[in-house]
Amino acid sequence: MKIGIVLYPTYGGSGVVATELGKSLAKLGHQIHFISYSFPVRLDVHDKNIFYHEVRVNSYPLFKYPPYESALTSKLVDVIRFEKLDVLHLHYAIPHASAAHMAQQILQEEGIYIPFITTLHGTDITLVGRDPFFKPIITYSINQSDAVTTVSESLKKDTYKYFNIKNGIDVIPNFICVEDKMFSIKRELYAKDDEFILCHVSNFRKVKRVQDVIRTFAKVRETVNCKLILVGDGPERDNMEMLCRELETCDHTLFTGTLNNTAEILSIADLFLLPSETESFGLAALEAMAVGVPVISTNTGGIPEVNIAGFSGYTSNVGDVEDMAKNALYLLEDKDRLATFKKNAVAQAKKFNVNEVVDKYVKLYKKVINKQ
Ligand code: GMT
Repeated sequence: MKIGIVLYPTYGGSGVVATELGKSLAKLGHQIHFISYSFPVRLDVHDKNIFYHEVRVNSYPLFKYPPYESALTSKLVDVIRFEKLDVLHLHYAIPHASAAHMAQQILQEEGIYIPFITTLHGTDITLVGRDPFFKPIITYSINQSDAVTTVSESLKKDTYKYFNIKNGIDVIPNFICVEDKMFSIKRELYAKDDEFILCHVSNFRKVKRVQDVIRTFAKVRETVNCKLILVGDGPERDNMEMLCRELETCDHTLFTGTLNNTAEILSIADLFLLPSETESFGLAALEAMAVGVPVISTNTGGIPEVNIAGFSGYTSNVGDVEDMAKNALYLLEDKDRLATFKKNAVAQAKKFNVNEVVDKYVKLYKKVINKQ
């Protein structure tokens, strides 16, 4: 098949999932056309089946707000026409779904049929999408999609709760490739032998409650020796640094900045902290589990579908730093228990096997293509 994948090219989860999906599909022999405003950060392979089309928005004195959605629509029309795509797959509804619908309408006039699938990832429904300002267009474009998927059962429920959706929704979870990889990273550069490593990876936005990461860490440190590694960057970074100073944890905290590949640094961690306010899935937690790191998280949204409390880690109510610290210590203070949870984390991650998930998408592509 010739598949167009529309995505955000950045480090956010939806971009990572879309890129990894495209890479896997290309390996299976499908021709993949990534369409975005810049080169996807995780697109680190050379493959004869992978193509990239950049959406450019020309500046013009009249444009206070460059019309990205129109530029994307025109690019979609051009790529679909010239490359003869069979199907479009959009990751994150805003503004990809409405642009795809418009492109579909334009091409219909020329007798070209192009079905599109919208994959909802999280804040396109639970935060930004719910905004009354966006709601009408999101509702309309979801209803116009030839198929809609969500990355968790929880996000599916939220979609029906917040929007007037007439279609069925398929849940196709995010995925990971669990391999027995040897990493060359030196743990001793980050912590002493008798220190545990706690880690958090995100884009440091408010919804991630990154201050709770620091507070939980400070509490855990009252009892055991440990270091905190914070991977990523974002709007809360300055506040996080201030809190580290206030709680006097700076000497034990490392901000790495944004990393292209997080698996290596995660592989030296003992626990992963994810105290998010809302999280449709929690890909970062899955990536940690895949390299054997148990997860201390909140129980919000789709997280409990990924992190199984009492098996791959523990879950607490949003904001309950005391409970998260207590759960972290419960694992860190018992060597055997921690080792069991590390093994369980890998076993749980294996349930989100890349091949099975990719197969579900392939079936869905075929279904919408044959619907014509
Ligand atoms: O909403 C975001 O944080 C960004 C979004 C994205 O597009 O990168 O993340 C969402 O999608 C990820 C991939 O499906 C999920 O793992 C995240 O849980 C989800 N984030 C939220 O729901 C907050």
